[in-house]
Amino acid sequence: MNPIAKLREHLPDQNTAALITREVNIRYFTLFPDSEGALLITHDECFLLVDFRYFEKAQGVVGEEITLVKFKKLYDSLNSIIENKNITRLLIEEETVTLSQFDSFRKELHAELLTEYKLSGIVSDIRIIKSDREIELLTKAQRIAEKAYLEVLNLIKPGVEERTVALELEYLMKRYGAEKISFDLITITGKKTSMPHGSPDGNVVREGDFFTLDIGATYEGYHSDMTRTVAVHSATEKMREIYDIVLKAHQKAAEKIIAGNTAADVDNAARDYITEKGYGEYFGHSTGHGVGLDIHEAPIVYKKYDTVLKPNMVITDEPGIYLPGEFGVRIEDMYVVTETGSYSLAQIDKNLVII
Ligand SMILES: [Mn+2]
Repeated sequence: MNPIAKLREHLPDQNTAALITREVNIRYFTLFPDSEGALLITHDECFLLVDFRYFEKAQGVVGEEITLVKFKKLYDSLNSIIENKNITRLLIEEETVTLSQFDSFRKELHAELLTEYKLSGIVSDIRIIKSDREIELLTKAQRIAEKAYLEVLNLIKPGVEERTVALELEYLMKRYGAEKISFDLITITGKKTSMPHGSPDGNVVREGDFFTLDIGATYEGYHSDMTRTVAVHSATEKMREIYDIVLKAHQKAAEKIIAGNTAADVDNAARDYITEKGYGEYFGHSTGHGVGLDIHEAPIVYKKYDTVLKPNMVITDEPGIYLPGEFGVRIEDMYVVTETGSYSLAQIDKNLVII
């Protein structure tokens, strides 16, 4: 079933339509990336409303099941569809419609807003299962990041600034076909690796540092997410011990990624192992998250969430141990859930690399 048909199953009756205004959700249903318009899905039709700036481009992108409407005034065009199609009630995206948008919708639109239906949640539940096409695009995004990663490893040497590595990665990923980077790249070295989301600056690489790279590229809207921690020239006994614990925690979590298990099962596997080794208090974030058109999307892979894993969900597995004032290690791959287990979208080895 295509995504629009899946959404229709959630419309309570023939007089209720879904009004989608979040750009990334419009892209999901129409493949059209940048509309600043609106998508109205009724029980038997689907209208993409764009202004003249986007009309020509949209004509070349959207499929024939979608009626393209060029609007001068968005609310006038929406109202004429609402009246023609006898729509009396609208579902709206509870997570992203702002208060001022909500006010305008209420004032301008000739239909009741059904706030007890959570359209953002409905769309997120549909998006959580990836199509084969989506998995291909996620893989492509990952391959771009990997190519840049392998090249940039040659650059990480004593004396090099963190931000140089980040800049080079961004340049390479774009050169290899990324439309953008998926998030502010994390390329941090030495003591700063104890900060899970430290940002690169003029801090320089020293011999014996851990260097953490948390990187992602975007391809046709789909993100990738991978983290590797490498050692520069050498690693102490303690660095090796912590690396080994994080790697085993990652593997234990990966073994739990199988349809039928819950997100909590995956988190617990990594967390229990790290706790058993005495470092539980130094693993302060969740084990993973879904990835798709958003870099962080459903499901959240954490002990509190009992979301049941299903085939074609894509989640990260990214445990870490962060020792303040010393160093940190995180190892992250994206995994595709299957009936019998999972497979990683990454092709980069996870054993400790000393560069
Ligand atoms: Mn991640």
